[in-house]
Amino acid sequence: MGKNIVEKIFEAHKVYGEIEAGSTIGLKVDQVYTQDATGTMTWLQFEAIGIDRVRVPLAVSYVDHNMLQTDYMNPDDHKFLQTAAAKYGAYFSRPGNGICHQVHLEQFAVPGKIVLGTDSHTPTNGGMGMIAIGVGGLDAATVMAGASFELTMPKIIKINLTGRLKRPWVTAMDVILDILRGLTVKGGVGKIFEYGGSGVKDLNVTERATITNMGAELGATTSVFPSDERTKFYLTAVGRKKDWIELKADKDAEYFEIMNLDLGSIEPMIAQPHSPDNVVTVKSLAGTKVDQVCIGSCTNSSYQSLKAVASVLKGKTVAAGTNLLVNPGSKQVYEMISKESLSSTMISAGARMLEASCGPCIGMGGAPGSGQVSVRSYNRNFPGRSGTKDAFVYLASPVSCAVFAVKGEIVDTRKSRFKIGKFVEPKKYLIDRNFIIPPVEDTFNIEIIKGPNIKEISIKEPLKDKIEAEVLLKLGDNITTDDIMPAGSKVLPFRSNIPKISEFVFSGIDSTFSRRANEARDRGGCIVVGGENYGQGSSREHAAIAPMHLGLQAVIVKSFARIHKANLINFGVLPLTFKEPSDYEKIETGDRLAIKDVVKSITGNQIYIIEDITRGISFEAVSDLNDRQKEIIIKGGLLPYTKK
Ligand code: MIC
Ligand code: SF4
Repeated sequence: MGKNIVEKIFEAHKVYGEIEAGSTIGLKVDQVYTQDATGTMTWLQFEAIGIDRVRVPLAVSYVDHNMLQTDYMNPDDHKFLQTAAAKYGAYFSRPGNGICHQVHLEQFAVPGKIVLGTDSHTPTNGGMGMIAIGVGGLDAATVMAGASFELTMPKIIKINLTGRLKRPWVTAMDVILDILRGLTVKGGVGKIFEYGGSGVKDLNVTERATITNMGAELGATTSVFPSDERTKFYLTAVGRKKDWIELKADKDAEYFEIMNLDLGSIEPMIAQPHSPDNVVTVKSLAGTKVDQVCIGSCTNSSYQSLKAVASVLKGKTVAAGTNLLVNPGSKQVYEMISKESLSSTMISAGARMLEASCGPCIGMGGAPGSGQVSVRSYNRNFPGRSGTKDAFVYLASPVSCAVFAVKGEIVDTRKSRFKIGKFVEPKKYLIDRNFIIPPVEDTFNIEIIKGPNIKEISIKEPLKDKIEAEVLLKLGDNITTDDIMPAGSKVLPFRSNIPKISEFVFSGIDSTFSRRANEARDRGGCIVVGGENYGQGSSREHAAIAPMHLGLQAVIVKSFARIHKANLINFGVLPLTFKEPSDYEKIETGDRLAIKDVVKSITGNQIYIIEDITRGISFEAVSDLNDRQKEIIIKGGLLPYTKK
């Protein structure tokens, strides 16, 4: 039987297990990267494991999220990361070098390899024919320490592309928005999307990367494109032709499901507040006034995207009532558009050029005003993520954004009389690695420098046999890790300080949560109840560590998002699902729940009888942990388990 691309890569990296949907597999990983906001924890955990050098062929530490530096905390973190990378044998991508995913694609991504990143948008590298998976920091740390990466084998879905995009107004961003419209933010849970079909060759590598990047919003484990002549062209242009291999599915490869998508049928799309799957056509929103436009992020900040934006802005002025911010994805892109005077075209139109970092995407500056409309070429528009709770954030392609910035409102781009210059893929990108510090051999005298905001990591006590705790919060479907552990300029500086960041847990939903959790600590801690797809979005393990630090014992939901569930396990919090989803209706905030014989249940049939003491009722919940995960939870988390 023929193999698809995912099976081929997994087969070549398999350490144990069967490559069959649902079974547990262990994989040998080629590359691991971290970004600063999740990276400080990862490197502290790596240090705690006690290994003296990374045991993967390539590790890179990027700095791209926490760049505001309103005080000593961000720069202290940068110094820690730089010295830790030097000590442990990782490359260090200096602040200013760009957003991890874009830089990794340019500098390190290699078809056929497996890369893990401590960021949910790591699948960006799937555009290069890699298996690229976002993970929590502790998973990355243990893999860097030499462990295999363990995964429940996802179902492999083929997205069969036909036709060609109706460029220039229809872009790769419109493709993924269209897919999100159909599949929703939970449509990809437990799945890998493999792109194939005759339409693939219509897309270049950076366009493919936009699609695989935002595949994260489907909840998918990852997305991957073949490695073909277009991949070879891009790798040659970025000076890494030697890294190219051909990678395609066999003709008789099998898939769990095949979906067809005619690229020619797609029109300009836009996601409305407050979810990336709330997608409609751009033309249906024509006339909506726009206060702010942001262009860039790891989704849409390639050289091609920004060149197209500059051609729209050429000779125009941003509308009087609108602000335009641009954050290029990498130093390479920034330098190239500067050399070609494209950044001066943007500046002349009134664009506020930001540094090559995440910036407004994660609320690090550039927040919209109260109740304002912001249209962004980014990937997430969860409530409050922009830094302004009552803002209305939309997501659209960079060229659509550029037109809206000039018009001051959403218009049907295809009917606008704007022109976009024809794009010819460069034969040679500007290649400069001067902002990447390579690892050295002799690390004996390197000292790791930790500023005063970098605190000890928190570890949970071993699993108790009886959990009796209060439901502090009952939530609905699609709760994001931004809801659980907000980001933004006020909170992100505390990513290395768990006691402090814990004060912000659920603060956007219920500002009393952390106080109530502290009070509940003496009464057995707390439980959180949720609906479907709990913990979607960011990979931030702080959404597990900080609630654990506040005494969270268990989370009971209808279903989990993959990375968050893995993070809960890694920090010893019991992830339970309702056996009967309708039992969700029976519990309310404030109920006291008792779970007896927890250890017996976890090691036995994984069915837990939950008694609602307040209501005098009981119901069943289940866990679906494999043997390793059971032991991790029993020990109180992956760190105590690894150090056993
Ligand atoms: C995001 O886009 O939400 C982030 C910020 O990049 C996160 C990582 C983090 O929270 O630090 C992600 O996507 O994993
Ligand atoms: Fe940075 Fe935004 Fe990309 Fe996350 S989604 S890595 S915050 S640019």
